Amino acid sequence: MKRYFQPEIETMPVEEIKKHQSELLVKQVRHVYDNIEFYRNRMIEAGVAPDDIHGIEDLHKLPFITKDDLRDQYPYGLLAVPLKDCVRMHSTSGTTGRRVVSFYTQHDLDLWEDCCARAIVAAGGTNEDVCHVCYGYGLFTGGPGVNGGSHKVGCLTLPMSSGNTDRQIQFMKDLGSTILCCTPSYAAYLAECINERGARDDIKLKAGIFGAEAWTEEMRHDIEESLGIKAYDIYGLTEISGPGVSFECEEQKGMHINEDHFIAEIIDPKTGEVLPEGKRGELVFTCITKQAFPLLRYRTRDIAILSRKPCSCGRTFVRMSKPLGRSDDMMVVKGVNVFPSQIETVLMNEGYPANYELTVDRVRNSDTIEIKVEMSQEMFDDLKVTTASREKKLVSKLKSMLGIVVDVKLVAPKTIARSEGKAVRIIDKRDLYRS
Ligand code: DLL
Repeated sequence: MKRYFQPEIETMPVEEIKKHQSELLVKQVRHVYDNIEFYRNRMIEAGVAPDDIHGIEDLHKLPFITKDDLRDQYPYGLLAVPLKDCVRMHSTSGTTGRRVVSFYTQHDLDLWEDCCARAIVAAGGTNEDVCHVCYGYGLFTGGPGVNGGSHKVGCLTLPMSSGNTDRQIQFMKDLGSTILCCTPSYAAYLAECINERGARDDIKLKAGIFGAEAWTEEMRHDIEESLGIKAYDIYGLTEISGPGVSFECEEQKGMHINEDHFIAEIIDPKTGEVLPEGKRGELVFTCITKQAFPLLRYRTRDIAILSRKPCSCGRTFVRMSKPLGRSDDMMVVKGVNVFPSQIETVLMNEGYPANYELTVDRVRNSDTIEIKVEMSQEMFDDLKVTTASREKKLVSKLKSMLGIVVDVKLVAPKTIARSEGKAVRIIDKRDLYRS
């Protein structure tokens, strides 16, 4: 049986979705123009007035907004309602520069939680489920967003937050958690610990909703195997609300974007030109229902592809691919574009666990790239193959994927620090982006 949280919306014919988006866009542009001085000036500079926007066909006339704009307008410069109407704020985890903050009215929280509820139902969740949320709570949107969605579905919600792995496993066993929500790297770590403790038969998990960081199909397969669950992807970003901007259904072929709230575009990151469906480029979102922090044409820097091919689940919302990299934190090493996801694919294909640490440095004007990779226990115990020969093979595989030679250092299992939230796997010592 197909399950939806809001079937009348999630299966709306595409023409109706577009009509709905057009009507809301016109209203939202007026709201933003009237209430955000910064964006009003941007529109005036671009020579576009609210009356020029009649529907989604005019979206391309609006100027973009970037993360730098958000930083410059910190904290309240992009707020579109009086502070007294806001009930919540969240913030990105940015470690450099000013943090990006976003604000919510009660209406904004409601629509965000609906989006997360849709994701939970799409993963098979019902009010009979015990939803174990170990995304971080606090400034990070992961915990609070999924928590709110889980309430709406009627699941018994365990607001675990991240960390304290022993306690996570204990509650999972004692309370019979059926849906696990956390970052994929933490899910992989939990799976490792559960299997190590021989606790796999004591847990009742059936599904996982994992996102907030890049993960590969290979990693999905590993997690599904080691926990005996179906693992669903969920995408989102603080600036646009948080988790639930898009989510996977049982097809697991891309994430449906909640188009009744967000209009998605793909642009060429260099020229800003809007690209047709099926082309790879930077994802841009326009919020058409948010009140407090309604960004228009926000450049996410996430690289993705959109598809309107019909989905067998019956949802009509456009699907986005997994983010295929970032147009900004893509690294240029020895003149070559390197995406962490490429490295992960090689490691997974070669049977390595997803625990690695990549360090990029610059020595005498030349880039160096070293990757420390954990061996699996079986590799470590297998004395027939030397570490040196394993390293040599990985160097060659990475060279064919990336086009450059990477120094590989294999290390013993469980020697690379585990993360409870988003994994920090890339250390770029070159400081190329510091102004
Ligand atoms: O990571 C919101 C979130 C929480 C999403 C929990 C999913 C689950 P930020 O901290 O603002 O918000 O980071 C947003 O994380 O632009 C992507 O680069 C990356 N990201 C988020 N979800 C995925 C995903 C949350 N499923 C940034 N796959 C985004 C790959 C993801 N990258």
